[in-house]
Amino acid sequence: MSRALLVVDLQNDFYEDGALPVPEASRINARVNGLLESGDYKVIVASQDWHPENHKSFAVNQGKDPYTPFNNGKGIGPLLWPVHCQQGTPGAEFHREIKTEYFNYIIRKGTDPEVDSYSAFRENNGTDLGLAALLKGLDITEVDVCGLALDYCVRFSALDDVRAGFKTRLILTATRGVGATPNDIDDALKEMKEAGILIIE
Ligand code: VGL
Ligand code: ZN
Repeated sequence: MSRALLVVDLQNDFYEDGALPVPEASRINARVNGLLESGDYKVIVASQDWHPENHKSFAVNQGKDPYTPFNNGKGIGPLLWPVHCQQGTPGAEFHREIKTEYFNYIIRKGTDPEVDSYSAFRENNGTDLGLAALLKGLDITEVDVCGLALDYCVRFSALDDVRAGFKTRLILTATRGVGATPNDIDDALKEMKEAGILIIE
């Protein structure tokens, strides 16, 4: 058994004062740092949402309001977002409290202006980002997942993780959701459980 930790999108724009705020996001930092420092992981991978300014998931680039339902059938949707995690901006940087020196690899995603990428494993149109092959190449069999946001990038990353054949655990105390629509967080947890993901504290 070799275990990895996948730390999803711990970037300023997803914290309480950011452009796409996740309520209570900063409350997970101590727990995340505890995981990073634990010595329990052979490999630690962080994902980083990394959009160009013309990204089609930004509501302003579609002439619409943020959080408007929108699906173009080609990898944008089900919602449009405020401008967030623009490449090279402070909002795209990891939160200063997070002990990023423990990250072994960083996967940047959402770089194609035409396609969003909720999962760290693949873009929303299916394009592989190489993470499953990386983990398999490193002999990883089990992955713990944490980070932001529970109902989007954490959810889709954990689902792809279990589908790729890794034993997958979601660390509930080290994640929070956006909750843009009322059932999003409950639906995410239900879908993850049904897919065989173990939800632990
Ligand atoms: C995310 C919406 C848009 C996330 C990223 O990290 O959950 N959500 N981009
Ligand atoms: Zn994004």
